[in-house]
Amino acid sequence: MSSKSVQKEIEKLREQIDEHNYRYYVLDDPIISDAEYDALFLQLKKLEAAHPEFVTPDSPTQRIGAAPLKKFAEVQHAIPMLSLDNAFTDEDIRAFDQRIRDRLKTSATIEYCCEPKLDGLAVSIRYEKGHLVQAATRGDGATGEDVTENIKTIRMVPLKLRGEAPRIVEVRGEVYIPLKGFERLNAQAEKKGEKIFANPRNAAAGSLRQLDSRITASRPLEIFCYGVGVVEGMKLPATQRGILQWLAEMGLRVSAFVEAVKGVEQCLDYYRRMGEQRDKLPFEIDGVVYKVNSLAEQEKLGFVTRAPRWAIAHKFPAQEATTTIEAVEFQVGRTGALTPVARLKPVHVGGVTVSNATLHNMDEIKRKDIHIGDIVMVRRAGDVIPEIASVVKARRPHDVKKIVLPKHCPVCHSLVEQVEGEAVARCTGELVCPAQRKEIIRHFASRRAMDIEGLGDKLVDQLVDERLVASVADIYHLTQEQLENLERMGEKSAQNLLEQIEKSKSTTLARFLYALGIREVGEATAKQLALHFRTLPALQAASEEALQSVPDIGPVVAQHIANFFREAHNREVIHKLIKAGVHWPAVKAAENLSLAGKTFVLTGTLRDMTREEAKERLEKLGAKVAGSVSSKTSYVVVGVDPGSKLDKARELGVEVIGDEEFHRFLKKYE
Ligand code: D41
Repeated sequence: MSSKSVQKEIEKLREQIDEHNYRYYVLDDPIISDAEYDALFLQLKKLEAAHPEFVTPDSPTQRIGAAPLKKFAEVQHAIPMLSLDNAFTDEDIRAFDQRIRDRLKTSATIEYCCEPKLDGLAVSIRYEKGHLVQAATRGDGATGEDVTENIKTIRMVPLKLRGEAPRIVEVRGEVYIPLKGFERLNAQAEKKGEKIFANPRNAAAGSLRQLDSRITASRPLEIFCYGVGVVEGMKLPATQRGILQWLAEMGLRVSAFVEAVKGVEQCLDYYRRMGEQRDKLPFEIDGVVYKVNSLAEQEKLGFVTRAPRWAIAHKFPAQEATTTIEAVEFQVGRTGALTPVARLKPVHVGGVTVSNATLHNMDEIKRKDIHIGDIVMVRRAGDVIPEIASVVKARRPHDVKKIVLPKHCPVCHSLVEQVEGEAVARCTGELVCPAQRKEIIRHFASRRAMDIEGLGDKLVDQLVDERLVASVADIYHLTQEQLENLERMGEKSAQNLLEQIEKSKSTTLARFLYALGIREVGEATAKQLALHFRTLPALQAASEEALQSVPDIGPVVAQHIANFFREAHNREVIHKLIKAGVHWPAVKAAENLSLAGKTFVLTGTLRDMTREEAKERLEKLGAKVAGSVSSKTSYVVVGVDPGSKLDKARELGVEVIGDEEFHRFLKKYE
């Protein structure tokens, strides 16, 4: 290849990669798979390695970080980065709206641009003639630190703007770490025995302010852009919404949750809607921001000291609070694992009262240096169980007590064993420990397993304590008389329960495998196992090697499965279950299933079926059910109030089927 055509090829690859980045990060609408993307990237890297003379600073390969700095240089913000006033109540916001109308001398409805408020660090990124030339932290608003090399490692920050870029534009945005990335980062830190971050915000700050940008490159930083500073050589749009739209067109990532609304009540409605979404978002938000939408009005309003009069942050209840650890108890799970749980002085966190927090295991307690009596920072993020983020050492009382792992199981008094190199301590009384048995039975009866309605927590406690049920097989030998004699059990409810138990005998192999509670065999793995081996004897006879040929099963899970079936007691329970009448239809080979190879996406509420039910029925027919629409989707099933998935389906020309049609469809294939 001639030098000219190599250069052409390199430029073409860069353009393609930039375009796919834009589709992925800004439009949230990728058209190639990760593997295809990686292949393009690798090809570019190879060509550049062979022809280093063609490497440019804005090539997508140049995001690996640079040699470490001694210290950060200072950057003066020509237009200061203002801060935001905070408000906490609806009344604060109505007063804000009133002040604005008073100042503008109008009784008209004000239009606001509503945005989620990301909890990260504000940065300013300067582009000259479309090229990223400098990036700085907010600092004190007037002077920040030069973090250009660090910002350049964030893949969703374009090194080159799309389309016609102005002579100069400073883009302002919030850099943050998504929750999954935060968990992964802390898990890695834990493995290496490094300091863990108390929350995603600290993790983002610690990652961005690295003198060695190669470290930053390894951190899962993301950005949402929310405004501009200096802009030269271009007329600004008339509104905040328009500015965000313009930023997105240039390839900068803007939140999809931005909305322009009319009047303060619609702002408050936005706040409530975002509040409902908060726990489901992949990143933390600590509130929403309202900005007067019209730039002309913004100008009239101006700012006071450091904050604009035309914007305000409406904060959500904090996700963190301090409280005291009153005691630590050890819970015994289904696998015998002892989990230390902190009993806390009840405290409000993010709108709910928290009185327990998981401490995970003894390593975690040691690493965070947690004692009974400590004052601790409690955090909840998303739907997960609250955690202790850190101990407030400065306020540690003199009489704190060390947390010790009990030598004996708190439930059955069997010895507790802690295997070298493993974080988890376990009760060794597998068969005798009522705690383990109770958890095993609860799991067995749960909705997604054998689905025995009415066999709830309290009843399981009674059945085990009264020695009516020792192993799950005993459930199928319970009698009307035994049940009627239990507390809060009448003739009718005993009868109902027996009917449900009878009904549960007819199941599927996947559900049965999941119900057995084999370590690390969740629903998805159970389905894979059923599909792959098709019969129980085939699975029981499988070697660890054979097990590893199933998708997503690695050596550890394979060993758990093999150990489970090797254990004579387990084989006996399975035998008893089948003798009692538990059965399932033969599993068809994957390639013979009627919907094999088809991918479905469900959106909206289906009229007489839950989404889970629809998913299960489709999967039984060999179809895959995916969460988002892509060009690979075969059908989008649309219920009442469909979401944006419907628009996406239409855009991509994917076949859309309605509620009734879906029923007919299932009938036909089942
Ligand atoms: O998402 C955010 N954290 C966010 C921060 C946002 N959506 N908008 C913001 N707007 C401003 C003004 C109105 C002053 C331009 C901000 C911030 N400021 C901000 N972030 C950190 C300090 C100030």
